[in-house]
Amino acid sequence: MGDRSRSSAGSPADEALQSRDGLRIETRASVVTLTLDRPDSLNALTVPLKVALLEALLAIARSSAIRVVVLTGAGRAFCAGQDLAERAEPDAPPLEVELRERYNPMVRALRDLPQPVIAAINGVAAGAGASLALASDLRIASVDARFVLAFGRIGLVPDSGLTWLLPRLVGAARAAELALVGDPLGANEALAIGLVGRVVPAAELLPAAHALADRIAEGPPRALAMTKRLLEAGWSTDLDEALEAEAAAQGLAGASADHAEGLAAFREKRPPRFSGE
Ligand code: LHQ
Repeated sequence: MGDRSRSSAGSPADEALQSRDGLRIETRASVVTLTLDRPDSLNALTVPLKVALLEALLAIARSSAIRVVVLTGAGRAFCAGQDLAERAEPDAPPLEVELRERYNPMVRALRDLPQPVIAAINGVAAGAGASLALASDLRIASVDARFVLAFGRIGLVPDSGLTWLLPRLVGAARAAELALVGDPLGANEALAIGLVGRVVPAAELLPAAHALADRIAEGPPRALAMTKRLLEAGWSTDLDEALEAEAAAQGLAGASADHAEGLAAFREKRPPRFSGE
């Protein structure tokens, strides 16, 4: 298990990291904030927005300058899932094609990102919008947030990774309750079952997400990327495979400049300054 080689993509000149098509992209120090920005339709996902999001995620994956991603929504919603007006257009592709060509690559890109992703869930997360929140590594919710597994209401099945992610996050019994009954889940209920890590007042959501992002950004990027991969691989490996994967990753981490820096900082009783080397 190695981490992926990364180039210097991610400079402001990188076209995929320019705001467009309902995706606002803001970079501050080594934290990039992706804001789904179609508030009139509760940030519902159109094809151009999905393309912009996927391309941004792929560019971020190649960037050594970006260390943490914050994903949030503009206005009162996080994301209402697929834009249903777009689906009503006569040339809309079949659902399975839309999933295979747009949603699944987006979820895969989120899961494969070397950088940790924090979903700052500011309001309703419905349908594939809930899936995007679940595919993130960490979730902070505003008290106004709620999860609506809206798929069943329109005669569809949960998609965009939800059937895989939800039971892993909250357990099989709660996942079945949520997916089959479909009642909205408020922020504090989501906290109680571990679906979000913390709940904060609405005005504190972005400051809290950015404070957490800044803390994570001080960590060793390669070791964090490998930690993400180990945690995910653990879902489909047995203990012996996990032990071996950890040993291999630790070999790489142990040979890194960041490990040497961590040891030096410990000896010198100062905070480490990780370079990502
Ligand atoms: C919207 C939407 C929306 C467009 C609110 N689209 N306008 C993948 C593969 C391909 C296709 C199929 O889907 C999938 C995965 C999926 O994501 S399936 C699930 C799709 N999403 C939904 O079914 C959610 C639909 N929305 C709702 O149920 C409600 O709007 C929620 C519960 C999200 C919020 O309810 P409210 O807070 O009461 O807001 P609202 O319903 O009044 O919506 C406000 C506006 O946003 C309204 O427009 P308007 O012009 O009347 O102000 C809505 O039409 C619009 N909007 N969701 N998905």
